[in-house]
Amino acid sequence: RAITSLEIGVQAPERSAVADTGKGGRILLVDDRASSYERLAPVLSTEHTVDVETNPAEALFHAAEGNYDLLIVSLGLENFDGLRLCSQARSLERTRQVPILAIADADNNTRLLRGLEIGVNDYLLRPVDKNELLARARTQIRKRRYTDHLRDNVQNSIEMAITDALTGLHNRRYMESHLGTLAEQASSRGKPLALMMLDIDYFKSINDNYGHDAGDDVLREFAVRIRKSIRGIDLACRYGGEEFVIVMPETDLHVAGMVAERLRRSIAGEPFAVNKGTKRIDVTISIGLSTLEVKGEAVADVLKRADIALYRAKNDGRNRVVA
Ligand code: GH3
Ligand code: MG
Ligand code: MG
Ligand code: MG
Repeated sequence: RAITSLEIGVQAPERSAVADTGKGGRILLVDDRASSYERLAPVLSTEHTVDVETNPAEALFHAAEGNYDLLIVSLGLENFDGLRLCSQARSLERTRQVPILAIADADNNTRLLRGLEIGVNDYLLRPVDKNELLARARTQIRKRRYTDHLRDNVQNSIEMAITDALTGLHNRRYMESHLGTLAEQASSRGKPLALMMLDIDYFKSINDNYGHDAGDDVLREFAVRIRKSIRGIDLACRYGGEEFVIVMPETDLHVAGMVAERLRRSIAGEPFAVNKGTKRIDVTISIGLSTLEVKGEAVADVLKRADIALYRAKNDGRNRVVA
């Protein structure tokens, strides 16, 4: 099934960008000349929160820790190379995305060009015009917020595209796109790989007897219990309506059988609270197990065998594990 952009939740980013004035940012001004920062900082403070760092050696540390929207770096630092600071800020994970506005002396073109090559976003020449300083700072902050916003949106879209909204587990698409890789890794490392297919017993009658919302509660709680019973390297997904798949790298059939049995008991042994805790209902599940049998086997075959085992578990009376 194709997922629409509406489901993925991509928002038109223009809205907030238009509303953003670029004011109210957090700025770190790195400047070791009192005559300079004593003039610039008060100007910037009319629109932003400004920290001044006069010790260039500590500037990078502060920039990385301070969660700034903009770094303003004086290239004419006396005790430190401002360009080196810019270049370090560009290579550091925490500061890579923070825009840099350089302030340069008009007679030092070479340094300015180096700065732009290193990744300085914009510059001002001394003597600095106050309004120009404010305008350029606002522009950089606005851009920064806009790209942050885009990045968040992309991040969210990716999350949503691989996550099942009801349970928070991975969805089928994600599992299917990773199963091949996991199987290849297992084959090439000579390690086992186990897969279990789980299906809630008589789920339709839970919906029928207690309502669809109660059914949803059961699915959510089931996902919680699945998470508790697997390891970090295991991959759990909601495969379909009330059907789930767990892929277990480095796990043989014997161990997978123990995990499955423990999970089956944790479901059958503890009633599920539904309808805001007003009702508790008994739930059981059936589980079909399979493992990667031969190197290079198609993962579809592994899934198929788990499905057949699950079918047998149902036929044999449900609430059981079949391999
Ligand atoms: P069996 O023991 O053979 O698995 O029986 P069953 O009733 O669990 O299986 P069946 O496939 O007949 O019914 C599955 C039901 O799950 C039908 C469908 O309406 C319901 N279902 C699917 N997705 C959801 C969901 O997201 N929420 C709820 N509440 N119900 C769902
Ligand atoms: Mg069914
Ligand atoms: Mg079922
Ligand atoms: Mg089913």
